[in-house]
Amino acid sequence: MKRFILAGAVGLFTLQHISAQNFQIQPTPQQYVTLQDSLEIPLQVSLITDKSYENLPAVSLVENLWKGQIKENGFPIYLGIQGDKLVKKYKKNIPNKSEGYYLSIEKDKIIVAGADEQGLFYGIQTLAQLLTLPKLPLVQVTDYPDLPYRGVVEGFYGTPWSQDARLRQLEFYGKNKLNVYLYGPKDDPYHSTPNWRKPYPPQEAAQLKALVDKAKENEVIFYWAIHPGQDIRWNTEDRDALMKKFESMYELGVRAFAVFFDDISGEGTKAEKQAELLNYLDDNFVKVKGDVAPLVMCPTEYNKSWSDVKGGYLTTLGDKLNKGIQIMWTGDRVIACIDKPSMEFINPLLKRKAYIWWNFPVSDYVRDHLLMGPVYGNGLDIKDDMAAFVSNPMERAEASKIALYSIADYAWNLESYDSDNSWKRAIQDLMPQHAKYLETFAAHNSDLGENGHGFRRDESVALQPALKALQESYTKEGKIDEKAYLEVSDACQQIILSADMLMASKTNRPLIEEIKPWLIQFKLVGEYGQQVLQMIQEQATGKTEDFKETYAHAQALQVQMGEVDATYNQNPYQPGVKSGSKCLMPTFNSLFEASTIRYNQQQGTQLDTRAEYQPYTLNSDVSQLALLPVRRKGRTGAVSSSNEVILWQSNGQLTLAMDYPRTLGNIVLDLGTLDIEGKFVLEVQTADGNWKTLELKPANNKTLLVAQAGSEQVVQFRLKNTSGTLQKVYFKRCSFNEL
Ligand code: LTM
Repeated sequence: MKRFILAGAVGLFTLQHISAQNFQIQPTPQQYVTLQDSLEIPLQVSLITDKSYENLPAVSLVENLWKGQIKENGFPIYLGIQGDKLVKKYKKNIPNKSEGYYLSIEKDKIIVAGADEQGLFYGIQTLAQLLTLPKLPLVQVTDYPDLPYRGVVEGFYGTPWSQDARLRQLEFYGKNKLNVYLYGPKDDPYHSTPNWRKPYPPQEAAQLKALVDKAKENEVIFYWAIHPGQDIRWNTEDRDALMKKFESMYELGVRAFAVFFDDISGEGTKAEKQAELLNYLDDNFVKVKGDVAPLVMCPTEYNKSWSDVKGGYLTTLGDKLNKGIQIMWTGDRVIACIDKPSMEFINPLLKRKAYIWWNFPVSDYVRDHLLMGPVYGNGLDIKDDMAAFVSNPMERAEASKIALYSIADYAWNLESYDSDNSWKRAIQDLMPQHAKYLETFAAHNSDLGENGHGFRRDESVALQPALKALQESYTKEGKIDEKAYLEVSDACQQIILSADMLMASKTNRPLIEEIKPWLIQFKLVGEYGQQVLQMIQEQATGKTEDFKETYAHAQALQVQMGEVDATYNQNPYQPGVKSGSKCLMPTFNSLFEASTIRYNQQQGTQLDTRAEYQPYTLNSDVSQLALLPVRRKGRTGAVSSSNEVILWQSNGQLTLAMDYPRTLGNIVLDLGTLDIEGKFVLEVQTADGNWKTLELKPANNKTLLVAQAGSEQVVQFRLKNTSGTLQKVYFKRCSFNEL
């Protein structure tokens, strides 16, 4: 951002000093000049504008800001668009960029001049932000976005956002100058298989129409996406079904369409056919209608790690798709940050700038975690390489807003993007009165935990040195680093305070309701930390009786944390509630264990030293399975499922080893594919070292397979692709129970 303070200006204030909260315009503007002066917020205003603008979202927004106070002799506000007589004088100030605007707040008037309708709207959004200050600073803002399309793709697996959440989102996008929302929740049956061919029932249709209207009010392009690839047939019947569905969406007011071919296998994956269909839609629907935005498509090979360049899929799309069709891309992997080399790889293949589908903060593969930390890792030098940047968010719409705020900031002005500053402002924006507490919560709830994609985020950053110093000094030498101890102790208090204050907060209830299970867990983490600190203190100072009680208290908290994990958020994929899982819990658990071991040694007791225990170990040479976490709940073990198509090479295997021989009941598998049992072999190794093949029986008329492990004790079981060829399957379930 370029900021200038005009020389020779009078007055005491600079923009930054006006508010105690260190006010900044969001997203960070390209350029603003602030005179060191301000004016009282005008109570009544006159709008001077072209009559034909009456119904523009920009004008409604100003009318809303001064509800009932727009009078003939009020403080003048000039609103115009490049080319209007009214703003002719400012022609040179208006950026020659789409969605750009010029805002000038002067002693006797305000001028908002947009390069276009959207620019005017954004100029007023900036004015609206300045109006939250006690006095209006005299400023000149010259602003425009770096990227033409910025926004959100609701493209995750899991419970789609509610209507209310979506309406709130669209308003949030308007405020943060995001201009695209792609509607594509994987679990909307009318978006995907089985019902993509059918029109929405009346109630759902009415809701979609309300979203389209809300998007318009906020200058957001509402894209409706279809995901037909799993069962599409490349014939005229299905092509017509698609046209008909588009037509029905057009009637609801939709003026932007996308076709997604991600996470499918089989016939639907053919590049030639996809391109043919998309071009047909472009030529016979988009171009014919004339008022429809450019088509967007998500390819099947949507990231580098899956693309077989020699196989020609991407080059076929690049060569054959009409030039106006945008092609999505998630980067080097399904979940990856985007940088210069990733853009240099893909753009030449697509023969156009890739439309970035950024898989963050989506958490549909780590559903027990919240991703509320800073947004970082994307290149600041790639504004000219991308056609768009859209984020795939969490199932939790409100909690996603921390990341979405920063994504709006990044996509508007890449070079000025400051991750930490943006994160803090996002938190302030979401909960101005309780920002301090939300920041504490978000700082410790940002990593994804172990996951199949191997994508991780920083967590508990500020506390890490103290946690490390405390752990090292105590576990290695039995000594307590006093400074670190005090810091961690203070952090535990802050955690408990923040959890309580947020749970009771009367502001932003939708956010609090979403994160409540994690707040409950977070408080327990803080309390557990306190007990563990007390344990090491009591052990080191020889308070043996006190230690025993504190140990029991810490164990009781472990039980409660386990109960929260087993009670809330019980989705079948990654059930449960994890909080502070990257740094806090591992440190506390390690101190719990170290102090108990030392105590046992000192006292000759045999207290259980285990804070947590993982009895199963996964091993796989199938790269997409190798990192999947395994969990145990009660007597059931399960490998975390995966959303994408798994490329399971011939002879590739997945093995689950037990810590010691155990008797297993059923082993349940779901590879999301019918008639697959003949292509895989499931074997168990018994305690005597022998391998035994189990029969895989289809358990329903769908894709579930069940095998009985038998009565012998098992040390490991393995699933192997014995078909002799690569198998493209899903990995929806792999669970087993112990007898
Ligand atoms: O990323 C893409 C293009 N498709 C799917 C998404 O629907 C899903 O949300 C993410 C994250 O699990 N992975 C995908 O493969």
